[in-house]
Amino acid sequence: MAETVRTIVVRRDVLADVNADAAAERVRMAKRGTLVVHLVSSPGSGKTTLLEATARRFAGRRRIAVLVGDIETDRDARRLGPLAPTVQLTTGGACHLEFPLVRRGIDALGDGPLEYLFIENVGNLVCPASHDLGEHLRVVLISVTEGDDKPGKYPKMFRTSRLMLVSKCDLLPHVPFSMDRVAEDARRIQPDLDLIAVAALDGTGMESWCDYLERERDRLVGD
Ligand SMILES: Nc1nc2c(ncn2[C@@H]2O[C@H](COP(=O)(O)OP(=O)(O)OP(=O)(O)O)[C@@H](O)[C@H]2O)c(=O)[nH]1
Ligand SMILES: [Mg+2]
Repeated sequence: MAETVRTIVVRRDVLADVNADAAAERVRMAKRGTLVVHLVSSPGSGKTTLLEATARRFAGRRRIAVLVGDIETDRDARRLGPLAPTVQLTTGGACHLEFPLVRRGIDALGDGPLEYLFIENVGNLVCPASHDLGEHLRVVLISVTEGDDKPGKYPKMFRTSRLMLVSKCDLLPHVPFSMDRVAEDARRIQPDLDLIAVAALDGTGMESWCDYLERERDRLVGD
């Protein structure tokens, strides 16, 4: 039997409604005084470790909550849950978060006052770049063990981010990684990209990162 192939032409952006919802949520969060920070990186670059250290630093000073995306497990949520209100978003196989799932996480957190909502995406330096999660600030982590050539190889993630955190910088003496090279490569793609070097495990750069968050919150959300 001959197979029939049909082409369906979609004459509108299929993500348009989702993107409009994400944009509306960004406005709503700003009115609540909540800065929404979206963390993206390759698997294992240190997103959860950074959030653990951030939660400890802000403890008693700032109200934070976390939505954490994972393909399969709740391992990161179990790490973060003791430190901050955390909702696990399990994608069930999808390699990135999309706004409708984030919306469910926001609903699950409730409407209590929050200074920061962090969203940790699934570890993936490609697909998350294409999805607006309603964030005010997109932050890309690149760890020194990944190599300083990654911005040029995964440009969309760096083009759509506001800040690049170079993580695990305590390991710099042990790996061939040039801070100058990674900065130059990333800024060729996104000239306005900010850069902070951190090592969440030993606390290096954590003060600069938290100060940066406070400044961005003042700038983007206000009180
Ligand atoms: N040396 C060093 N290791 C770190 C640092 N931050 C994280 N790690 C280690 O890197 C590994 C991965 O850290 P995670 O925080 O789980 O990374 P992640 O980006 O959340 O990983 P996924 O959620 O799986 O994408 C763990 O073994 C951490 O202990 C750091 O500042 N220095
Ligand atoms: Mg993680």
